[in-house]
Amino acid sequence: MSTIKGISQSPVHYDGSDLRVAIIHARWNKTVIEALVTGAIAKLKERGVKESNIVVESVPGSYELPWACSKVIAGAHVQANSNVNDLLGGLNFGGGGSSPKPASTPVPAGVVTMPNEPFDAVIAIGVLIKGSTMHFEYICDSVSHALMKVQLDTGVPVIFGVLTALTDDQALERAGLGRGEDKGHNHGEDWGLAAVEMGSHARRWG
Ligand code: DLZ
Repeated sequence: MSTIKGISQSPVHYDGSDLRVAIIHARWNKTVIEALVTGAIAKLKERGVKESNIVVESVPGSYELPWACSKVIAGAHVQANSNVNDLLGGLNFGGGGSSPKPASTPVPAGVVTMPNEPFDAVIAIGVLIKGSTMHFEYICDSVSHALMKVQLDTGVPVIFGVLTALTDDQALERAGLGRGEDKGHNHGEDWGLAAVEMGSHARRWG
C-alpha cells in the first residue's frame, strides 16, 4: 500500500555554496550512522556546500549531541578533519567489525583546527534503538528537547537527525539499508537538504 507520509519538495532551490554546516554524529549503531552521515554530506554537496565548509565531529552517543552542538556553535576549540573525504574515511569508529557498540577513540586523520567562523546550520545525527530498559525513552526525550533548546537559544538551526527506532530493521530502513526488497529511504539526505534550506532562512531572517 502506498503512503501519504514524507516531506514534499521545496518549490525553491536553495543554494548552499556560501553556507557552513557542521555535522555532529554519535558513534552508537555504526552501520546506520555511516549511511546517514554519508547521505547528509551527499545532499549538502549536491546543493553546492563546499567540502571545506562541512565540518564533521563525533561524540560517543546521542546523549552527548546537544552539548556538542552547543559548543560547536559557540565556536569552541574543536578540531575538524581537513576535508570531507578524510571525514568519510574517518567517520572514525576505530576498529571495524559489525559491533553496534561505540568504538574506541577516533583516529585523527588529517586533523586541522576548525576556523572560528560561524555555522549556518548544524545537523545532529544519532541512532537510538529501543532496548529492554527505559534507557531509550529517557535519552530520546532529553536529547530531542535539548536539541530544540540549543537551536532556540543560539539562533542557529539544528537539524534533528536522531532516529528513534523500536527495532534494528526500523533503523536500517530509515537509512536506506533495509534488509527486505524495499531498502527504505536514507533520511540523512533529507537532513542535508533541510540544513541548506534552514541555513538559507537563517541568513535571510537573521
Ligand atoms: C547507553 C546507550 C544506549 C543503551 N543506547 C544508545 C543508543 O541506542 N544510541 C545512542 O546513540 N546511544 C546510546 N547509549 C549511549 C548514550 O547516548 C550515552 O553516550 C551514554 O549514556 C553516556 O552518556
